[in-house]
Amino acid sequence: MTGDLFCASGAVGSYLEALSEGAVVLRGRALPVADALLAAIRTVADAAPFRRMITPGGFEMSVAMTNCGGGGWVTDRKGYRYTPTDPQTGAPWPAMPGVFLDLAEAAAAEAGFPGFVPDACLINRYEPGARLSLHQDKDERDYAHPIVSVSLGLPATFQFGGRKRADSVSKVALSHGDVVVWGGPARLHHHGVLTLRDGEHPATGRTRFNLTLRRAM
Ligand code: MD3
Ligand code: FE
Repeated sequence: MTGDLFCASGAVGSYLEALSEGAVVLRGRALPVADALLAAIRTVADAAPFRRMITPGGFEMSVAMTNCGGGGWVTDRKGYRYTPTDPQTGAPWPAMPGVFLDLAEAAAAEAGFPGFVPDACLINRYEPGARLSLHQDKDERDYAHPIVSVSLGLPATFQFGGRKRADSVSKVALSHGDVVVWGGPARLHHHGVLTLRDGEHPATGRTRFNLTLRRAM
């Protein structure tokens, strides 16, 4: 997207794009640390394996998930929430890797949200056919904090709507290394990911990973 940038700071680099007020794409921002992020995902998943969780309505999600940090997002028949421990192992979620923390803080600051310190990271794993239907992220304690999202591996089409479910939706392609910061008026906007198309990525094979770094607890 070209044209007006809504970044509060005004001075923004050419790799920043505003999707709407408060939603900023940093193209390729994670590329310098992509291999370190993927290694850290493997370490987290060794202790807290990816699993397909069950929605309150009883459906198995097509996206496999795990978490790291002081809190992890879970869903089961009882509902959506953050837990300090992995319900599958009973152990605390693995610690947030330093490379996650550093990238999230730097990206948030570049997007106009200085001092962001995430305490939870949901790691989503998409295989071809997986999708995430339109939703809001509403399970965090304080919506004043932004969410930082990092895409790795196969590209995906991201859907981005408005505050109301019926608001019009736009689409944006997110590729390996792209970072998006969602804050301010965009924080409660609806969003989702279209069905992942088959492909092969040199860094991840037939897989897309997405990190969402949050201040949740
Ligand atoms: C817009 N994940 O885990 S990240 C999620 O690619 C989630 O796996 C998607 O939505 C994925 O909840 C999209 C982009 C994202 C994350 C949080 C947002 C967009 C957002 C919060 C508010 C508005
Ligand atoms: Fe979300």
